[in-house]
Amino acid sequence: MTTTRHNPYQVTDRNLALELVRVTEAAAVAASAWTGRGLKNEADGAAVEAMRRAFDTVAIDGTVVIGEGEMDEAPMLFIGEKVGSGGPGMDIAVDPLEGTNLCAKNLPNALTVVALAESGNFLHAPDIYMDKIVVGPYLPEGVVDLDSTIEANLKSLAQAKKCAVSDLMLCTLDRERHEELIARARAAGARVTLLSDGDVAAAIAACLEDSEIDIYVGSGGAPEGVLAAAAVRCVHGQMQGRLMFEDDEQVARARKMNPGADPSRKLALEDMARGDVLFSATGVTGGALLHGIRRNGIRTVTHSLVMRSKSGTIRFVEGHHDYQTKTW
Ligand code: VTB
Repeated sequence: MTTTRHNPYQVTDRNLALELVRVTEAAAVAASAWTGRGLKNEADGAAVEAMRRAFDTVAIDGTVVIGEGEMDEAPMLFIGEKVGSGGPGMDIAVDPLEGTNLCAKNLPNALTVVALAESGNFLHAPDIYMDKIVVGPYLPEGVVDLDSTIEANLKSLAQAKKCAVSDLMLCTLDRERHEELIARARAAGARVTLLSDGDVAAAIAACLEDSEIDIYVGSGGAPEGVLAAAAVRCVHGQMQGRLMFEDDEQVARARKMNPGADPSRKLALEDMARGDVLFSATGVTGGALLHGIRRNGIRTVTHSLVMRSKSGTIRFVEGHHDYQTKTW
């Protein structure tokens, strides 16, 4: 682990978890000014700016590895950007507004998301699609597999959960490319929840016992896949992924970002998020996972989820912020 000489932090330092919450809270409050206005880029811009500013007070020497794009595409939180006020060297994965459309349309589950790991522990994922499969904790290792058929995966999952396939709820993004998956899952007897957007929240939902989602499957953004992997590590679920390439240029980009590795290999959870990982998300619009931003008299109320892979503790943090005294 990289540490500065007089600041021997550990990535799982508890105070750092609270610091991270402040970062996702700031982004969520900023984005919430744009909720329901139909302006997704403005909402995203507000979240990015607030998140970038909030990082200035976090005692790390952070490098953005999953961010808003390459340096020439994004003014802030671009890949390679240094953030933090100094401290241990850490990699940062961000999605300042996961579900920009959800925020613009005031639909459930828009979140602000940050994950943090010691340097070198996140997959450097290009902005392409990733095929993903996620199930929750306390199941036999390998109970489902990206390379198995959906029918075989549902059968195996039902056996492990001691239920029928018809008791299972699969979740995927509502896209044409998933039509066959959806039809086959339903034909096998499972129910299907279709999302318009936001597969990080769905991956987390597949891992939480009190959610009705048993399995998340399908292709979504690769950067979101790494963030989901960080969360799944924290809740001790299972996940596999595979980058999906549309042309040779994308393959070359992935190779350059992760030298020495086969870019089209099946990715295990630890290939995407290794070591001690911290994860924080704050709700912008309310959903099954988190409440959205609410105003309560003079206070603004935030609802966040913060988790550490080392302990496996899942904390829901409700912040009541007074903007008459707050500096951000
Ligand atoms: C995916 C998914 C995200 O946007 O990136 C999706 O991972 C975009 O998918 O969670 P399409 O290109 O098929 O529209 C989200 O849903 C929101 O950023």
